[in-house]
Amino acid sequence: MENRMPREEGIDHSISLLKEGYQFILNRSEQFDSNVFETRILGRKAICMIGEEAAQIFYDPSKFKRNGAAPNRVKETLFGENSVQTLDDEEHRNRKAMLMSVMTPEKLESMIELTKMQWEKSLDQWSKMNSILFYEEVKELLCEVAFKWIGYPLNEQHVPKMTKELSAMFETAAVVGPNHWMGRALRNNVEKTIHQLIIDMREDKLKISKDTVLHQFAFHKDANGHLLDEKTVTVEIINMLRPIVAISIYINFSLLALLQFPEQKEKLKTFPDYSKMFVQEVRRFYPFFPFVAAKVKQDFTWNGYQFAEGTLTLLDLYGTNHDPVKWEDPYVFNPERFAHWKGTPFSFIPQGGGDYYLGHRCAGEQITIDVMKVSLDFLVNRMEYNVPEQDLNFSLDDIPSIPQSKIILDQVKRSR
Ligand code: HEM
Ligand code: MYR
Repeated sequence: MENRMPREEGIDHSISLLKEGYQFILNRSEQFDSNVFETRILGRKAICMIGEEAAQIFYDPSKFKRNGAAPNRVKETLFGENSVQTLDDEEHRNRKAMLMSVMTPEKLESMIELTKMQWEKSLDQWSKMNSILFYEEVKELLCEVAFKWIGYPLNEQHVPKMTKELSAMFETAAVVGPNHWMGRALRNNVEKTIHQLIIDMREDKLKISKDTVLHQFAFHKDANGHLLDEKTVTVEIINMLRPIVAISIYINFSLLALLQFPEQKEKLKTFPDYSKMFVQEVRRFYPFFPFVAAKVKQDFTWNGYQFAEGTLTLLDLYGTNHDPVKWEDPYVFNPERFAHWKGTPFSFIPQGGGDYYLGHRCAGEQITIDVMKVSLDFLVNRMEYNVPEQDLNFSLDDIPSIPQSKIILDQVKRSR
């Protein structure tokens, strides 16, 4: 039996998608009382889905493919050309294996150590300043960490510009107007810089230690024994740098959670295991990556609905993490829900679902969790600060959503 999928009328809803942000899919899902519906985006038919079962089919590589799915504006800012995010099957598995090969226990430990050291350095600086914009400071902190981690420490004077360029990639992917175009230009700048680095390494003009991420990607050989082309290496290096800086969004939300829910601080100070649950809840509760896009690989039927080959399909990550079927009181901030959480790889998906190697699940999920935990320890146990009067609201209409004031702190100092 085939049913007709609930359908939103109208020629195109791309502008509403950008305007309604994290709530676009949720709003319509409630309106149609359905976890799947059809609309029109980018001038074509598109299916939107929410929830664990939807995620399960979305991550089935026999049903969906990524090639041709990412809108141009996302490729020109966030992903780059021919990036892992746009590959399928064998080609995806090979590329993803290269990316996952640097997520070793040693490299994860090095990320933790570098993050701690950078926090110490930043704390010294912040304690000499009248006030700081926390979000902007943490982006710079992580930009330095990211370059050290790939094996090419930045000259300190280049940090502000590089931070601006890398963060524009995730700050402007979903905005309309001049800021979006500025984001594209800033991505081009980073690509030029990294491309030159790769050329210099390959021509032996720049010597980089063999055990670094930079060296491993620059000299990675594919299944046929060929080096990747320089542009592709560039895109994948940026696929490590940009999202490390993007962890600033979650660290900012961690601080916001401490301010919004002051009782959490005592629990974090008292129970060492609480920080893992807190970090998970920050990733579930607050908005960041709104939805992922794929195309139907071949015709199939699901729950009586027809999915036609080539149809653009969006899976709502934010909505799935707030699905009342799986999450009790989804809009309550409650880290303890993770104490006995028996999840599947498809129900808690702030960084995508499924398998790291076989599918598109975020390559940096463990790094994200580790960096958030180190940062939370500094926020709770190693620093003191005052929070002046300011507008801490954030809007679910904006992608990404950042508290209005970017969190102003003054009188920052080390805890004694
Ligand atoms: C993919 C979110 C941090 C590297 C993804 C995806 C999401 C995501 C939603 C797409 C999943 C899909 O297509 O199904 C996030 C968020 C982060 C974060 C919210 C927090 C800041 C990181 C970090 C790294 C990283 C720190 C690397 C150091 C990647 C890569 C992919 C990816 C390479 C592409 C994987 C593939 O297509 O197979 N991420 N990510 N991400 N992420 Fe992250
Ligand atoms: C990263 O840099 O990869 C991690 C976080 C990026 C969040 C980006 C938010 C904008 C996404 C635009 C819509 C994507 C639709 C496929």
